Amino acid sequence: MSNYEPKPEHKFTFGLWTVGNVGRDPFGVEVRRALSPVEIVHLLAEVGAWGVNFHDNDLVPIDATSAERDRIVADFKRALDDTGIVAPMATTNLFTDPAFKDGAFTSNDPTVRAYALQKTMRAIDLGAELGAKVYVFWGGREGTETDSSKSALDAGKRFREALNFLCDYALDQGYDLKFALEAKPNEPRSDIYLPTTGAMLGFIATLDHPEMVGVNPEVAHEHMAGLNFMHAVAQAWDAGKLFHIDLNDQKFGRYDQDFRFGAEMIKQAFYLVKFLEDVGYDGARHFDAHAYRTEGPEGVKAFARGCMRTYLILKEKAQRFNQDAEIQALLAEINADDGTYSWLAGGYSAGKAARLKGETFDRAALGERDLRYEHLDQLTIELLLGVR
Ligand code: GCO
Ligand code: MN
Ligand code: MN
Repeated sequence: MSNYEPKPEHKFTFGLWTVGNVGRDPFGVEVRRALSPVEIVHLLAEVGAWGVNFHDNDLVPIDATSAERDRIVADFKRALDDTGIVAPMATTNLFTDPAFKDGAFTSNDPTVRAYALQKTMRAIDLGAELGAKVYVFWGGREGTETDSSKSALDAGKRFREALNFLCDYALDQGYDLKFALEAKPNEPRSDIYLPTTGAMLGFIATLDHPEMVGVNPEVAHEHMAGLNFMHAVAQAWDAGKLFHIDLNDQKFGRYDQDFRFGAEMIKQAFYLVKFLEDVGYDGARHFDAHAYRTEGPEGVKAFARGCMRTYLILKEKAQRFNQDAEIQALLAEINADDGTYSWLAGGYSAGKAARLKGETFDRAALGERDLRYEHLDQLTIELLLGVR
């Protein structure tokens, strides 16, 4: 049995805003001391993470002078060098400042839209300077409380225009950067545009540079909408668009709970890890979550270690599933193919269509087949519960 120790090859990352979360919520003030970015890098090294991600203002305060910026960035780089922690992903905070209260790229105010573009260009420069290869766009305020206020059609066009502008900007600078769009159905707005990973995938196809834009699906966001996260990830993977992933957990239909990975929906987490490992996803595994508000500094470390450990335990469970003789025999039976219809493979032809129309099917026999999924699922549960 493995010791579940995180290693660089697992590519486990955390955001400055995740282990740095101070526990503020709509009903309560902070319960933990704010750690500096340098302290967070050392904390991540201590728990065994591979990388750190950041919003521009997690690192450099929005009102910093350029001298302050340079000093902060130099200190951060030194901490990265000292610890070996990498910074593979960066993003822009387009939601905290009151200027963005009605959105950034989709705001009705052209000045806000221009400012959002400028802020993002600067944040992209910062990300590229620190070695980020993926740039995330989470449009937290790109939505509405009342649809009387904004045209959904115009909002989509504005969002497209902004992304086209920024793709060209990154290309113009010669940055080796891909963009990853992160969907969320609501919170902090009543409704956020492009609410699911599937919606993002459809939108990407309408961009000027679809090849450099993919998705950053998040477990919690798909679960808020009651959707199957792994299915969304599979669709993104199939489209060649799984550029990044935000791992965390939460109950269906709640606010964005951002719990430790695997804290709530073990079965869903298992199928997700199994999918990522089976297909050979080799991007970062980013934990976009934070410790319970009950926790102090040691609880934050326990939270971070727990995310990685649960991932590795589930990875081992996935290997066992793939090696379990009884499970594999059931799968072989379920997927049995005696080749009768192999002539249908390879697409349409008039001949195949005519031949298929002439076939007769024993519908009753098809309906009577016992698929044994109950048994398969019970074996999976027993494997997960550790008795198999
Ligand atoms: C959220 C989002 C954010 C984004 C982050 C990076 O619900 O708050 O998940 O944590 O992932 O802003 O884009
Ligand atoms: Mn989230
Ligand atoms: Mn996220």
